[in-house]
Amino acid sequence: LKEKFRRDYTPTNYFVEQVNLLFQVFEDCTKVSSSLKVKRRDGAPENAPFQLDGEGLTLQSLSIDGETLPPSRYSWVEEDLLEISGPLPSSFVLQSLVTTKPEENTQLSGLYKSSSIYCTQCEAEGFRRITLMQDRPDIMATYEVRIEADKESCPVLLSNGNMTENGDLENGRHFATYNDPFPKPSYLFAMVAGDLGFIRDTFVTRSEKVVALNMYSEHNNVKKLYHAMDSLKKAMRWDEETFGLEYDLDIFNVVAVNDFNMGAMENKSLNIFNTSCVLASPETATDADYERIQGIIAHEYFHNWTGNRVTCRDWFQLTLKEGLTVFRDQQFSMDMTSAAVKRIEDVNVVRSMQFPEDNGPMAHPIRPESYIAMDNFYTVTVYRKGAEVIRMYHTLLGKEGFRKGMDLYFQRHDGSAVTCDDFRRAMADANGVDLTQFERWYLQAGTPVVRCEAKYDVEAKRLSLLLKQSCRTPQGGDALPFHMPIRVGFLAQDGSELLPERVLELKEASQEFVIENVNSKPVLSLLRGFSAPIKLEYERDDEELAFLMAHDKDSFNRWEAGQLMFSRTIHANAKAMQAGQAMQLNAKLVDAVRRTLLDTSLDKSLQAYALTLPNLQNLAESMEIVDPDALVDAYKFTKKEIARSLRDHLLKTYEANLLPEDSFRNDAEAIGMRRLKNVCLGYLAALGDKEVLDVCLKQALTANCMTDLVAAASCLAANPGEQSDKALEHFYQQHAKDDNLVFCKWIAIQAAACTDQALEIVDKLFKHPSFTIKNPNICRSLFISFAGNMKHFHRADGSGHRWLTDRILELDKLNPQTAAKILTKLAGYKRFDAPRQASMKAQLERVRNTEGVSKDTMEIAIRALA
Ligand code: BAL
Ligand code: ZN
Repeated sequence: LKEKFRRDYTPTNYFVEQVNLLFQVFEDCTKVSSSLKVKRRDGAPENAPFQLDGEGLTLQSLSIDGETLPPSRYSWVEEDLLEISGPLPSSFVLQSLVTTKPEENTQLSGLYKSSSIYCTQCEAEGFRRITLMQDRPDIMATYEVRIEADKESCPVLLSNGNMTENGDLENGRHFATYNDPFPKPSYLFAMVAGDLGFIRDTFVTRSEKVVALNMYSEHNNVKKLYHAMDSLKKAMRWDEETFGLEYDLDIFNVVAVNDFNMGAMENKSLNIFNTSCVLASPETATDADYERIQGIIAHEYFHNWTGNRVTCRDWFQLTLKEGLTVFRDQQFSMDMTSAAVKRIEDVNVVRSMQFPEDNGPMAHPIRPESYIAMDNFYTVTVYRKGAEVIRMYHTLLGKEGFRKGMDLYFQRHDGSAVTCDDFRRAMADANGVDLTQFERWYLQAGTPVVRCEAKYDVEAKRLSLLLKQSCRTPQGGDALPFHMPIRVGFLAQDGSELLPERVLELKEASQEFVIENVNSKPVLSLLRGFSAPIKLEYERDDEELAFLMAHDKDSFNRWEAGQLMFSRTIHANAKAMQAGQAMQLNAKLVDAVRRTLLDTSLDKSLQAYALTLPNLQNLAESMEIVDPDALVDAYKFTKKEIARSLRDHLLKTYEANLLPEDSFRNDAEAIGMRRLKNVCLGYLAALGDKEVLDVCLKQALTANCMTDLVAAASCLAANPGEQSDKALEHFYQQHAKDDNLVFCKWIAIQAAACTDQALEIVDKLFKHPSFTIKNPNICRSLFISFAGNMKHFHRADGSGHRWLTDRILELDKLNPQTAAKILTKLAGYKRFDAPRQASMKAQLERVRNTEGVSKDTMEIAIRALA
């Protein structure tokens, strides 16, 4: 296994500047003829060899400037690296013919077949599985592509850029040619051939260019493309208005495929999407899916500038495009829906997924230092923490300053492959500020802890805030202090803002901020909007938290105060449980929940989030040693006791938010009502009595949308019995049986249900006739959902760990990328108690010792065990 290091970056001696490709697609094999226009770089030695990446290709012929190369001139110097010996002309054309078998490509990287559709996935290193190429992002070339295929089975032929020609060929075949004028790295190449239905629309840019928008899917799903189309047009307008960024080609295509390792892919003008991230109808997609799809459509579109026009010099820079583009899609969604709700959702992801990653053996800086398989570094750290780092530039520089930085970034780097340092420099130079220290966010892994101590001097009317930061690196040392913005609000006793909000720039390990002329002792609202990806420590009692829940003008921190109250009670109960003592419900928490539940002036989505308990992953993160039994029991106890205390209120709120079944609405108000109603139902289901289970069953049987069906079925799946059986059977027969994505939901609900039969249920689902290990969405629905089933995945006897590892080893033979992702669920073993640590470690060792395991999966095992 070869590890690559960031410090080893060197430019190539030659570069490809133009690529011509001919795809001849046949039933059982595809021929790829390529013609690469190559130049030697100025200053490179004349006898320098030329190296090309190629993986799993059957090479039929190779020639330079029309002359066949004898085998003595080239050799495979590594398994997937072909070297042509020098000397070579300073510019030449390299032609190759390779054959590939897309039908047998179960890795879903390179050219493969998803159902009946031929499609490609090249990021990060899949292009080398299509043809020989310098498959690295700093090689930017223009592409001309011709596709030939059977006209009946593949009436639609697509590639990047504009179609320049099409027509019929002999034997029922046809062709299309495409030209993409923008130089791009090979990872942005795409081609599609298949029998696809489509919808068409147009978008008029601000400079009045008409862009044709086409969205393709299997014929039976075409009617589910309209939400994505609508989202795309909103994203195009938003990027013009917010960043002055306009679309640059005459055409923009989106294609939906069933089998896809990622969510979607931003190939130039030909985005390819996992069906789960693009198809939506009220009967098949939840409100959360609608919002997620809008965000992902925007994300891929936004990559056209942040990723495609300006790309990454090397894969260590991945966060340059991903952190930035996630930040952009988050801002877009905040503007399209509710800023506070979106922020709560995003912070929940950071805390429940990124913090554990940063606190475990897979921890890496947002710009990693090394990798074995690049695909393993498409992580929550690179994406989500990366986006938080971009958000800090935005907070430190302000909206205008950030925009100036973006403008300069494009002015300097449009058309090139650059680094995170180039981005940071553009932000600094455009604003005349020093962002040297800010580089530490790119260099150091780990989640900083910031401790705040406040002192108020009544006589002097002086408030002093002492902020101390610390961070343990994965290697066990202390990180150097980070540069971070801490947004602070100051509340008077009547709840008004005593002083204007401030952004404190914390740079030192310990730094005091003194504020004069403060007329009374304020209640502090710290880290508003989660202004830095840190853990904040500040002592305050439940009264103060209740006060903030009621008064903080920052919606995020109002929610945060409630989350802290919930966490305290759950953690206290987990401790009681471990000590063999009785668990208790904190009366102040019940009062706070009651007040929130009865406050009809609140936005319903925010009200729903305020009533939602912190998730288990999030709660586990703040336990010294994770004890899944104690934590889950404490969680269930707390939820159930709140439900017992507030049963009538919960039922009334549930009923008050029922919408008429005969007409479906998905405006913000209706979404808020469903959210609130379903949170109430979740509490009630914790009681598990016949009356509430009947309410759940009624909702499951009469739901007019997937949101309500999923909510009710989830409640019932956790309460096995007659109602649960009926609801799940109805769900399967009426909704899931003939729809791959709904089937995924049906699986996921059951795999996540915390019941004594959990392991038996997942095993049964695995053997279900509709289950196929070849489809990543189905795998994730079963395996990842089960891995989140804290008590039963982590059964102390190790049966859950063993079961999942069996599946991972099976999957690894077909699809290493997806198998490796699932194995990360065992990586955090050091956080658990001794028996669980031993069991998880044993399974990781088993993977490491299995012969023939892919490099992707092996890398996770090795890193986890290091
Ligand atoms: N570039 C891979 C998919 C995405 O992040 O957009
Ligand atoms: Zn992306």
